[in-house]
Amino acid sequence: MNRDEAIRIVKPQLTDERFEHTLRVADTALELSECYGVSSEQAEEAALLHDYAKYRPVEEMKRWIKSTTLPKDLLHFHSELWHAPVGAKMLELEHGITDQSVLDAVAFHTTGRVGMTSLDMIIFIADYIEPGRSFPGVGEVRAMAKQDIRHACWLALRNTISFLLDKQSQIYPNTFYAYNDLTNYVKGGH
Ligand code: DGI
Ligand code: FE
Ligand code: FE
Repeated sequence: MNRDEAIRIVKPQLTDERFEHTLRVADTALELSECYGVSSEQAEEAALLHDYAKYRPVEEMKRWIKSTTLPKDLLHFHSELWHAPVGAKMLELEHGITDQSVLDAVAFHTTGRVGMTSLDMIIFIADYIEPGRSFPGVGEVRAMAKQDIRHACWLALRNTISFLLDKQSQIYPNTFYAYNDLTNYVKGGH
């Protein structure tokens, strides 16, 4: 799928502000794809589509979780998490997107997962560090992103977990699993 086609699919789904975020994520993902030898077409496509379901009504996302193969445990966690896996499923079923690597990068862009692929990490980090982001710790992740994307993901996950703990929010298991998985790499553990 080319850039114009992805934009045609996603633009009507988003606010102007979210669309601008999406374009910045795509630029950032393209840069990272060059650094890490990942297909620029897949990086751009996944980045442009990553927030496809962001503004779908919660009740509609709930129906998708219940009526498809998506993990049912999502229903016990904050609905903010749902747009990622539901978005991937909608892109598959509403738009016939079959590239599983792209669909996975969309599905796991909010939480990460064990064994993140390079494409998963590029989308996860591009979403986190795009130039419009200004939350605490983003500078450190930006600096690390071009040196070691795994380490950058570990830092971003650590920040997110710490932010969620401060807010007394629930934390979805994949967020912990991804963090633990990358801790093995960063800290050389087992
Ligand atoms: O959709 P975006 O705003 O571009 O970014 P995103 O898809 O990364 O969503 C970010 C939100 O998701 C942010 O408020 C933190 C939250 N989040 C990430 N991991 C978890 C989480 N929220 C909960 N409750 N649990 C998680 O594990
Ligand atoms: Fe998102
Ligand atoms: Fe996003």
